[in-house]
Amino acid sequence: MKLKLLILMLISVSAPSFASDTLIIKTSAQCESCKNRLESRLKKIHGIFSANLVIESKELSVVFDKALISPQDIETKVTEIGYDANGKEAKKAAYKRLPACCRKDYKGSH
Ligand SMILES: [Cu+2]
Repeated sequence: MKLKLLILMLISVSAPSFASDTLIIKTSAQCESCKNRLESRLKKIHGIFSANLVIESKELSVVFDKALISPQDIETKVTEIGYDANGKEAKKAAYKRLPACCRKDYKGSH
């Protein structure tokens, strides 16, 4: 009786309801237009279900299907949009295409 219950508990813990995973990325995105740019570009990528940037903490959370895309690939995509991702530097060419106020070295006010 107790054993049956234990087995049931183990099954419910180990079986994921679907193949999605969440990745938190520390990024250099810092304003509302960065947020729109990042989220809309990421959501178009096959394997990514949702992307949400919290501007205050500069944390981007991405819900994805790990069978289709890896966390490393997602971080690379973020750098290709022009932002740092968990210590990976933004790709230079993409960074230069960002509006001046969206660059991390911007000294003016938002
Ligand atoms: Cu911005």
